[in-house]
Parts: sequence; C-alpha cells; structure tokens
Amino acid sequence: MNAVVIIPTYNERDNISPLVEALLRHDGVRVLVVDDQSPDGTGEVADEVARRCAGRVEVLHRTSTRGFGRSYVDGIRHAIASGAELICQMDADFSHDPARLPALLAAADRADLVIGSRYVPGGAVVNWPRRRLLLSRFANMYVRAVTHVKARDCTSGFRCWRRDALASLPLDQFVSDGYSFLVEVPITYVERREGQSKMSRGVILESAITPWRLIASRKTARPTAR
Ligand SMILES: Nc1nc2c(ncn2[C@@H]2O[C@H](COP(=O)(O)OP(=O)(O)OP(=O)(O)O)[C@@H](O)[C@H]2O)c(=O)[nH]1
Ligand SMILES: [Mg+2]
Repeated sequence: MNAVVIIPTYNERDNISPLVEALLRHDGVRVLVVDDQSPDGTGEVADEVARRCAGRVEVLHRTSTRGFGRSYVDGIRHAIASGAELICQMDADFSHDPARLPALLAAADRADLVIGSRYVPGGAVVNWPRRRLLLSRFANMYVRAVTHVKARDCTSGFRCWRRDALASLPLDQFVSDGYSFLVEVPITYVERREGQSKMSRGVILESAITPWRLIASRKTARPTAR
C-alpha cells in the first residue's frame, strides 16, 4: 500500500509529533504536514519529526495567503506528484483517531472516496457542547439540501480518496462534480485535547456560501471526464 495522510496545521505544536508517531505505526503510510507559518513553531517541530522519520514524513511550508482549503489544495497536488495511490486528510488535534485510519484505507478498495463519518450507525461525537453539535448537524442538512450530495457527514475532515478520483478534478477551480462511489466508515470524533480551535464566524459564513458558489460555478467549470 502507498498512502499519504495530509495534515494541515496552524498552531498545533503539542499535537503534531504524537499524531505523526501514531500514524507511522501503520505500514505503507506516509505523512505530509502542510503548515501555514504557525506562530507557535509547529513547522519547526514538524521539520524535526521529518528529520527523524526521513522518507516517511514531509513538511510543506506555505508562505502565500494562509488558509485551510488552500493548504489542502497544495497538499493534494504534492501528494499526487509523490505517486501516492491513496490520499487521506485528517485534523492535527486528535479529533480524528489515527487508529481508525486502516478502516478508511481498507474501504477505499471499493470506493473513490471514503468518509470517516460521525453520522452513520456506529459513529459518534464526544465532548462537544450541544450548540456545536447542532451547528454541525445543521451544516450537514444544509449542504445535503443545497448540493444533493447523499453523504451523512459532508463536513467530516477525515477522508480518504483514491488518487485517480482526485487527479481527475480541476484543483485550480476547486470544483467537484461528485464521486462515482462513496462509502462512509463510522468514526468517533473527539473534541480537541490541546491547542485552540480556529473555528470563527468568518469560517461559518464562508461554509454557508460555498455550496452556492459550487453550484454557480458548475455552469462555467466542469471537471475533466473520467
Ligand atoms: N495549514 C493550515 N491549517 C489550518 C488552518 N486553520 C486550521 N488549520 C488546521 O486544520 C485542522 C482543523 O482545524 P480546527 O481548528 O481543529 O477546526 P475544527 O476541527 O473545525 O474546530 P474544533 O472542533 O474547535 O477543533 C487542524 O489541524 C488545524 O491546525 C490554516 O489556516 N492553515
Ligand atoms: Mg478540530
């Protein structure tokens, strides 16, 4: 197996090293940290981990405009160029359990996209305040209603794509026309244990507008045929 896990980081100094160590326990897994010049020195800690685990850990230091989505686009491009067959994403803050990674990788045998899902039977959310859970449930209902995507957990940040599925998307335009096959694997999402959340009103507003932008841009931009 040849899998890369992309981890975007912004101020995750205390999390990044134990998380990477936990991920590297799985055979055939490499890690790509995409850091946005974190003021707390996460990038330097990640460099140190990469030196210790040469060949299995890489760090991308972004210098252009900071952003979670932009970091993923850069990370995905890098992972595709590195020849990975499976490309995963997860948060740095242990909300996504590294022990569930093999379940996602295994399910990619039968799907283009696997979502680590909180909202299928067996999935769960732990330690979230009620208001945060309601926001997440509402966000999913909203995305499903606007885009007609059938997944129960469209907003999960724990996913695995087959390389071909991602390589067929025009990342420059950041528009997706859906996936041929999508499965959801139950996960337990746990509130971050170290560091600060980057969730803000701006992030929520952008998330509310994005599904409409995607629909509007479909008329002008189509992914290459598969
Ligand atoms: N490179 C990069 N990573 C980011 C940025 N903002 C957030 N991240 C990372 O993206 C992941 C998710 O961010 P969180 O702050 O945990 O957001 P969240 O999970 O929606 O919010 P919480 O549930 O409160 O933790 C974490 O690994 C962050 O370090 C950014 O601007 N650039
Ligand atoms: Mg988080």
